[in-house]
Amino acid sequence: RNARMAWWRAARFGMFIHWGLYSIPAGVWDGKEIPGIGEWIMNRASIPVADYKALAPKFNPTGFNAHDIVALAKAAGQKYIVITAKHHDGFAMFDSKVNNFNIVAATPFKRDPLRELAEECKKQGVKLGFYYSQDQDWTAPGGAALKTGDHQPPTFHWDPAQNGDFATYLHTKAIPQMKELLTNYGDFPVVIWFDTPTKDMTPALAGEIVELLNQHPNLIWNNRLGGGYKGDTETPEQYIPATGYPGEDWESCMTMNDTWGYKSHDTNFKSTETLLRNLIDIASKGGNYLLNIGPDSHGVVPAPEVERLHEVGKWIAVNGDA
Ligand code: JFZ
Repeated sequence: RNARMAWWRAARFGMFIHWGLYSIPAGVWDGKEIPGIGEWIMNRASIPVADYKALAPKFNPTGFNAHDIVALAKAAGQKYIVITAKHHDGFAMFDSKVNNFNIVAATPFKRDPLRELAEECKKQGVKLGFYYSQDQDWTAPGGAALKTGDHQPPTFHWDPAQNGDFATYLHTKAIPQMKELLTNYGDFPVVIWFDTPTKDMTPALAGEIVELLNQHPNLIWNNRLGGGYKGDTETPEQYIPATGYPGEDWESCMTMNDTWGYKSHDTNFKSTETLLRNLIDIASKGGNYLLNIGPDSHGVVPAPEVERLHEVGKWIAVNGDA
């Protein structure tokens, strides 16, 4: 475990990327601003599955440039990147043969940004990990929509198309897609970042995933798989624990504004000084800082985020130990 965690412990600073179809509505649906984090818009606005899936043919993010994003992470002093391979909306941001609701099969863009990032990360010496929403999948039947029929946050379903069996979803979509992610990208991923387990993720079902993960002995995965598994890393979200987690590996994930996925109206950006203070605070307590960017529907990283990352990197170049 110590050998496996060595690079991660030394890294201290990483880039989180939340990017998907939700960058098209960007927080607005039917002309109304939808409150909450941008990548939750399908849930918050109760968007029917068919209407949400209709975003895919409109997704053509030709401004996406893997080289520039990896170079941005490097300039910021970030040693690894974790990108949403699939968020709760179920849309795969990679070439998936398992399910055609993905960026290669269902969009005019037809490119696999995860492959492009993997190639650039290898070239530029940055590590790459994948976020995968293993439990919630709002467009797949059985994707962790609780079975009460009541749509209440965070996971109750709102469209009959979501009805189905969770184990079937796991066996026909989530586990096969995780296999694709674990085998199709060369040296990567070195991290799998799970999220929001519900009680549907029983110890037995989670155990099937762990069996797959164990075939990749250098893989690091977080504490959000579910089924009672602790994983490798604690994941305090949007805060810094006062005393860290003595004896444990931990990573505070944070946004620069108030959303993970891009929202056109969210300009509430933290100052560079605040971001630096967070980094220093976290590092001093033995943790990692996973700082999010949310590219827009063209694949472009918002300018205020680019600017802050460059400023943070400048400070690290002068004062940091890397
Ligand atoms: C989850 C996601 O639902 C969200 O969209 C985003 O990806 C974020 C990084 O993770 O949201 C959470 C998960 C856990 C907590 C809070 C929000 N938590 O433990 O407090």
